[in-house]
Amino acid sequence: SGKEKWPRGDESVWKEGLRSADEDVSSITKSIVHHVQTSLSRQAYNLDDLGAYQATALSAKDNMLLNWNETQLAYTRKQPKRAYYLCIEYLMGRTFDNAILNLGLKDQYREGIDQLGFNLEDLIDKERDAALGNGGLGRLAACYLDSSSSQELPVWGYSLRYKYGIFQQLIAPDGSQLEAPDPWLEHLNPFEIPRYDVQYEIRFYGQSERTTKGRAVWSGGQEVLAVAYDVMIPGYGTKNTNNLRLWESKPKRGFDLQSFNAGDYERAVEASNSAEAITSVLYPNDNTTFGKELRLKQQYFWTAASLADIIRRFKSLDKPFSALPDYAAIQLNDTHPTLAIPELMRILVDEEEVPWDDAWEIVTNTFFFTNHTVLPEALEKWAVPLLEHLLPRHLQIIYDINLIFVQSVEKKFPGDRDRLARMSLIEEGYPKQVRMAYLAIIGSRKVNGVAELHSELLRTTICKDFVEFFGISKFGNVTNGVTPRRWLDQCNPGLSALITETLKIPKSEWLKDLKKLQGLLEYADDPKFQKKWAVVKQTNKERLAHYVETTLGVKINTKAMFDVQVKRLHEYKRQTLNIFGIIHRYFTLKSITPEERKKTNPRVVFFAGKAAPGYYIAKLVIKLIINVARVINADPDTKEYLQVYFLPDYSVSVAELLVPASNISQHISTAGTEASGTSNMKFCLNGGLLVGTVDGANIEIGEEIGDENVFFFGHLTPAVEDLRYQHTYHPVPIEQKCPALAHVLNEISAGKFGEGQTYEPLLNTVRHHDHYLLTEDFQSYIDALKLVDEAYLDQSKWLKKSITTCAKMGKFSSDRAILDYAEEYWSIEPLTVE
Ligand code: F58
Repeated sequence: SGKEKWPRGDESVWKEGLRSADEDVSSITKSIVHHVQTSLSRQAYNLDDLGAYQATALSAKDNMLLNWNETQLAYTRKQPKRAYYLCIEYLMGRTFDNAILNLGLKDQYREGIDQLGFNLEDLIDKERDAALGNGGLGRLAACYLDSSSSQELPVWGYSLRYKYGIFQQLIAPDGSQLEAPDPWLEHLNPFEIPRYDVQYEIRFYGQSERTTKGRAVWSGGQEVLAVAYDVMIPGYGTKNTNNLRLWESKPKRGFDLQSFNAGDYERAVEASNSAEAITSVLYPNDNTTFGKELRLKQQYFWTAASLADIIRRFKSLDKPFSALPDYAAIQLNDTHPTLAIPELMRILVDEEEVPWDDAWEIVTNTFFFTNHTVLPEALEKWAVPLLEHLLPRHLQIIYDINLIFVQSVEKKFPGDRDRLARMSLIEEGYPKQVRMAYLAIIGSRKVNGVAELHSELLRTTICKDFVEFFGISKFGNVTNGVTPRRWLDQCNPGLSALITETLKIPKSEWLKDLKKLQGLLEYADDPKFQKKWAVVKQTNKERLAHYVETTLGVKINTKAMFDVQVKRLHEYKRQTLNIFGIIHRYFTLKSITPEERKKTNPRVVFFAGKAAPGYYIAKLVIKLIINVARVINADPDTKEYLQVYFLPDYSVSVAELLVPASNISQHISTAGTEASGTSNMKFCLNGGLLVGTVDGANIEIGEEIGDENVFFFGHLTPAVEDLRYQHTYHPVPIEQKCPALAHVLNEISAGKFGEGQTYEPLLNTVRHHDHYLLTEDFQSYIDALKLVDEAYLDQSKWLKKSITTCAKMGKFSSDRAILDYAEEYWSIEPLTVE
């Protein structure tokens, strides 16, 4: 209504005390100095860059908080339907630069910081990445939060506040990956708000006794506390500031007093250590499962705390539970939060005494499920005995859900026993396992994949039986997107300024309506514009070269073509194809005359990415890349034409340097294995061209920008299964299948790049089985790279491709993606905060 009664005390005193945003330079410097003096207890005499960064970040936080408060107040008053995005990882990167950009205050901060004797870029560099994620999945979640605030949608994220994020990657002298902890919270984190008043008790283990009407009482076991920490998510060009709530685990009682009094101090703190362990570290695996009890504890701890919070908020509205789906949509981002389904059943049935069938109706209208992979090794299954031990009540509920479900399948397909076994939530075996993806599918209103091809693969493979049971309309697609604020405006200010100047509209307009980039098309042929475009790229290449010089101590030729492959190390992503291709190129260069060499296109290849610490083959790939680089970079015959670098400790911030500097980037997974990929979108948005397989979002990028602007190669998805069959049952020796690749492997074996023996296990994956089909795609990969070289010779044509690529990337804004979810899935609407 707006005309509410003032809640307490003297309204005018309150209003007098309310601070307003610092929008001009002098109030910004005042607030920075204030934080130096008070929050940090320091002065101009002893303030270093880190301190200056902290004080400045605290001042930016104050400004964000005002909007955050307004936003939460508006949500409370207007009671819109909200969406909750449950994701076990959020790969946020740095916050400060993004915050001042979104607040529209970057210029003011720059000037204020300058007046105080510091440099904005230096302070930005002092912030540590919040690296609470492994890769694509976590970064997607971060982009979606940015877009939900920017599009004024009422969305909250929920996750865990890991004390240690993704490990720091070090490279040993022999090229091995070493892992070190990432203590990202060791200094003050200016951007989180501890909410010691928001706490929930979470139970593990114990006993579950069935009572009546399908209910049960779950008691005993271990209880730990979940404490909330809030992270503000500012929207671009709007006051709307959403929330990311992260849970930290704490012991319910500090320590066990009985043991303490008996002098057994270790025993006394045991329970408290075990409680704190739950949120201590992010699991460093991408696209594999692990089956560890602590991981299951993390999943339950996080989903139970988030649901308790969501239900408490819903209950304050004083509506019947049947209305929950009208007020809350809960997105399960992959299967990691699937325990939310039996947990909501438990709350409704056991605690709120809602009849089972009504509860199931509520559950299946509240949840939505996104799948991010079809790799069989990544599909989560939990052993029944482990679930029974850790979550006895949830296992009962899962069995009850399954019983009713299997009965309904039997009814629809009488006598089809194979089908029942295929669709059961419980996979037979020793031990039995719960198939989490199936639980997520049957417990959700809708299911989606993350790119057209991937969603279609889901419908025809993993979900096939479920499509036949529920009907096709339950299984949709939302193609991923990336935020153009971070992935263009922030990481590439030069290009952003050129686009704004060329389109002759305010930057805030195209950044929120990315299809407007199409306006660049009319300049794609214009030599003057092309020149400016090239200058921006060159500047970004020099910025990257400077970074490489300060981290690796080497100077690189910025006139060469920059070719980038950065992503997690995984066999299906085929960094091997790239490094084998490089070796092939090296041999070719060695075999030609110096005159002929002069005609070749100089190339600098960058790799970066982490391997899961237990993934032996992936770690060998890193070692190979580094040792190949060592040989090639030192060879006087070729070093002018080919250079290879592995940049250690890949992160969001390193990506922000690499993405704007690339001429081409590689997205070369075996067809049908990369669900979407999102860095492909980032590179294209920054005018880098793609070398890619017909996989994931590469396909849709080709559709948008024109296939002639992508260097596609390799077999198509439908051929893959058949080729694999051939490799298993009718293997052909690699010498026959692909002599060029055989030569490369033999040279590695022979010790050309260090002890050949070391690499045998890796080489054997290609020689035998070749599950990822390198031998099948190698020649067409080499051919595609040849086309790249030829195309690069004609710079004007190349620049036209680059401009066209960027201009047609509008579809891949995460704003479009989040609006798809809002409209087609969650049924939520924008709410503008005045
Ligand atoms: C990625 N998955 C997909 N998982 O591989 C990629 O194609 C897609 O673009 C992206 O999701 C976003 O949809 C991915 O990053 C993980 O890292 C999981 C993290 C948690 C443990 C299991 C793997």
